[in-house]
Amino acid sequence: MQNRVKNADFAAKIMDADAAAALVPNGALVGFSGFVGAGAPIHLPLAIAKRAEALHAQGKEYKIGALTGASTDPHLDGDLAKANAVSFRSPFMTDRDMRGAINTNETEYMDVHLSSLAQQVEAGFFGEMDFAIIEILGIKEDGSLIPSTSIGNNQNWLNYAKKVILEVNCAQPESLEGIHDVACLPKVPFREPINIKRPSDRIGTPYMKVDPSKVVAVVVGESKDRVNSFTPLDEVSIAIGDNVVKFLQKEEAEGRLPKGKLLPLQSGIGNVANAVLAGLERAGYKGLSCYTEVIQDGLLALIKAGVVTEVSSASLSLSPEAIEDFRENIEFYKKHIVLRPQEFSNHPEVIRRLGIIGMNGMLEADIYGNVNSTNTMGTQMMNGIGGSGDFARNGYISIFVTPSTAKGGDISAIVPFVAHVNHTEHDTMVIATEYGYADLRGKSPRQRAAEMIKIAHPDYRPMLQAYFDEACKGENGKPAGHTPHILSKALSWHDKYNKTGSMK
Ligand code: 0RQ
Repeated sequence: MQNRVKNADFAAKIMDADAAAALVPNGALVGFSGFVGAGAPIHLPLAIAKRAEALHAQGKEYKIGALTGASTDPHLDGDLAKANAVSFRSPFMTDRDMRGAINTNETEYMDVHLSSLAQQVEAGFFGEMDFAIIEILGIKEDGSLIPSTSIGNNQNWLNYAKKVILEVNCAQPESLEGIHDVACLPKVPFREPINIKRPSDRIGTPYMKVDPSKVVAVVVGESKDRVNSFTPLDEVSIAIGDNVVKFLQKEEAEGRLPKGKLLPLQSGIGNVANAVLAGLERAGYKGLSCYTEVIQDGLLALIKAGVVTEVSSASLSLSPEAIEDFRENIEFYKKHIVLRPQEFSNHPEVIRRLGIIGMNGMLEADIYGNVNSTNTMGTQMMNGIGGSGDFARNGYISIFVTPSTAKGGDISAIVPFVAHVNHTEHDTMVIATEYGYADLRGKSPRQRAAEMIKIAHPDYRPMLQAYFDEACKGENGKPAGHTPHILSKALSWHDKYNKTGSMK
């Protein structure tokens, strides 16, 4: 094992993961590192999970609160959820077992915008943070910490937590040193304007800092990020990508976006978001920039191809194949990438000022443009809002993308009324499926409905039109009003799916 702990005080605190886990008591609120599968500790959560199982077997209680940057799956969320060791979770997760614990209410979950969690913890809205457990690449002679593949809320947790455990991951390349730009917002009301004028601007230092007296353990190990590989692009996702590009090109042609350069892009997570990025490459763009929170495989490929040359992100969330490519070409990628904390990557003011084009996946939208990104059939948590709200609310243009149907056609992604609302009609501007894009800007609810029905799957278009026409007639002798609905039928599609397995 390489010598990654170069400071003698920290080296004296090295212990194994089981000994470090034993320091974390029942009921502790823990701030973990980790953002979309990148840079989350592995050995500590596993040791905490093992300990929880052993204590449960003795009839003792053991659960912790777990705050992160974003999703960590499957190592941290998965191991802890399987051990039923999490009482409270925030702000975002994508792990199947954690999702199960949340939907059976074994774990309380608060779904919060990624930009705001750190500020809310600092303000004390969650009580005191007892521990920070943070993966790092190494500790320098002067005690500064080299961050790992994500920054997320790490510096914030190091600042706020009463005690700190550092997990030094020797499997992550040390050559990442220098890619990070670490800073922290001062407390309100002492904040100054954030000096980020373009995605590549740096405002901090490449290292994190921690008060050494708070560090109770250093665990040294090796573990690779475990990010799932992407499914290859299919016809539907290629068509969605092409429709988004068609929209962007129209905006350029009509003078609302700079020609050939667009504006800095944010692209969300998932297969469809990946497909949109691929559409930009097919369209021949070069020299674009991104101000986003996650670099997934699709974006890495675009950097390699010169389609994107400047990227600001909070994490490098790459599949095993993409990680190999990243390692081989690390010096090249470092010239194009800045990794920064999520309170900056997702900061509403910066997003609004830079004029970001936000592109995110969704579960469903209604005919008026309200979007549900999180709760299937209105009740079952999928992943969380993540950063989609930060970008949708504040972006210059906010785009949502989805296949027109899910579950083999039994679910329509365009419905009369969404069963849960994350992004209201006031924040959504463009919605794209494989059948085209609905441009909702500058349109009233009734005008929006006409656009939305056009991008629904052909099987569902007549049903949506019939709903809208009936709603426009008004109910109970009253005129239809500004946003026509038939209240008794607004959620009937979801109800039907729950009862019959199909919205048809
Ligand atoms: O489930 O695989 O079990 O069939 O949802 O759907 O179409 O593969 O879409 O991978 O792009 O994810 C909204 C979840 C879309 C994601 C969501 C089912 C569908 C499938 C996935 P199966 P797809 P994607 C920045 C931005 C919120 C956070 C965010 C997301 C599974 O984009 O989590 O945007 N967004 N963050 O079958 C029931 C529907 C459905 C449905 C799809 N209407 N009802 N199930 N599915 N539509 C990143 C960060 O914040 C860090």
